Amino acid sequence: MSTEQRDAIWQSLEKRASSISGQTIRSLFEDDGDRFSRFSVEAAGLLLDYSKNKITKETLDDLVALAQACGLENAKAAMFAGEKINQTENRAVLHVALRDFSARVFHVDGENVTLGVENVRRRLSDFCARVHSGEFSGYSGRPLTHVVNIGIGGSDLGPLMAVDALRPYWIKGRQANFVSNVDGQHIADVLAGADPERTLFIVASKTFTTQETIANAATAKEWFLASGASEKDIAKHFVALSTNEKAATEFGIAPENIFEFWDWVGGRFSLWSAIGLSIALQVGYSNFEKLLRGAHVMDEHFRAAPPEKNMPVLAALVGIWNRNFIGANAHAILPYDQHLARFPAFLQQLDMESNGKSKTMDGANVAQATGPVVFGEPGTNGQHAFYQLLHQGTDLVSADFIASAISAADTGDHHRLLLSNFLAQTQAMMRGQTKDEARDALNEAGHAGPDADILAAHKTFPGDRPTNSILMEKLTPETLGALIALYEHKIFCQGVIWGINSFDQWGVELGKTLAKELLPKIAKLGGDADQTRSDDASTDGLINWINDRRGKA
Ligand code: G6Q
Repeated sequence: MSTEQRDAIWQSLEKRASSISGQTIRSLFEDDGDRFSRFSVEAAGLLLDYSKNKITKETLDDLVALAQACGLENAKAAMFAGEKINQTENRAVLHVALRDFSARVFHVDGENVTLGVENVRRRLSDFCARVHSGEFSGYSGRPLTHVVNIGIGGSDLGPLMAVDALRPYWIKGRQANFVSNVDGQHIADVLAGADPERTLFIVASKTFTTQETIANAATAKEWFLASGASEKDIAKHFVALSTNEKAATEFGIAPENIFEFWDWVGGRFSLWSAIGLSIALQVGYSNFEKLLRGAHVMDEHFRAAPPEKNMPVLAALVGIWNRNFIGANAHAILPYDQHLARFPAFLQQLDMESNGKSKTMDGANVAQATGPVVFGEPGTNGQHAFYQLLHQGTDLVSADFIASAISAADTGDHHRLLLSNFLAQTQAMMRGQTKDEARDALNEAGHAGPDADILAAHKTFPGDRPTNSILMEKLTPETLGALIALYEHKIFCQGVIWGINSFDQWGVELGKTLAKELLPKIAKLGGDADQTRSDDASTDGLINWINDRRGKA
């Protein structure tokens, strides 16, 4: 379809948004008792209920047409075919190949990449078995029960989130820690509790040049050697996950301890690759493979289901509707599952680094708003913190509520309490409370008169807050895999509709370059620094203040 057709559908959606503004999501439910079956979909062990959004069948038809007009089907086919859809980095985007268990073969530049994927999977599986059995042990012969993953961004957030999420699957006696921040306190805290004879360091870095990771890895190596180990013992305690074998070898990691991946795996999409080693060591390789298989089921659904029944496509379209037509600038991720506590942080990167863009593929300014601000905390904690703004603030925030029907710890009545809160919040955000309802409740409680009227105003909730509910029977490796893949594909679809490149991250690169330039200007403790002042007055002022304190220390 042409740009004209896209624009015409966009205008039709704008009209729909304006004509529906007089209605509320609550009134849509009052008018149609069948909204749940009309606006929910099941796939890969997940249920997505998107009925508590301000949409109608006509809106959805337009949104599906919009996706078609934007070439979603072709873009999807191009991604799965290994075409270089990450144009600004001239790279293919094939994280789906990492978790494909069909007989399909993936190619990049005519080369069969499936062979390499299978080879690394075999190596990971073999390595986990050797570590778990004690065959691959520490330099003193003691088993390596502790893992410290050193990485940042995509080389940290995914594995950290998944290890947390799969806590019920942890192998007894094994512990995984994650060090990411260049703030030395982070690694110092982790090393303080570590036993060098039992610790395996995983240096996870796609490029093996990231300042934070290299600094942390160097500190870990120094600490290890200072504990009495020798240079040759490094081979028993350090492994690398990287596309840069040369740099990993130069760092001192034995070639047989380097697990490779490829430039067609984006950092934030890399937990399915060798970057997932910390997950596999903590929950066992077979559970890691189940995670991959769960994602693969979602991939197959995404590949084959028609747009109007396709969970990631629908999640993307509803997100576009809320962002571009209903006016939601922020999107909350609210898992009602303590083990998914790091899921919002993971999604912050996945979504905001992918779709926080303002240029189209050809370098022009985008014509509409793109990725929303993404944030979140697990429920019910968030309810006692920031939900107030969601209910009564002046900004409209959309939200995804995520929960399991059955908890791994069905202790006492906890899970029923949790689920009742989950349901209550989605209901409250949709329904709100009218002033009359608030006044009636006050009157019933014995409050009357003019004060009651003022109080009723404060107890009025507009409702009409759009939410999705995502449910699974249980949080397992498979459903976690499917859940992550759902969001990956949702974000991809939105990027296609907005016409942006969801797979580069030039904003990350800018920070890396500037930090390198500023480093020499910061004094060592009790020492001097490069005095060149070429920065703005604020940065110069801050550097002076810091150097004054550090020089005297
Ligand atoms: C992710 C980004 C970024 C990256 C980190 C770490 O998509 O590219 O978060 O993962 O900067 O990079 P390395 O893995 O190369 O150390």
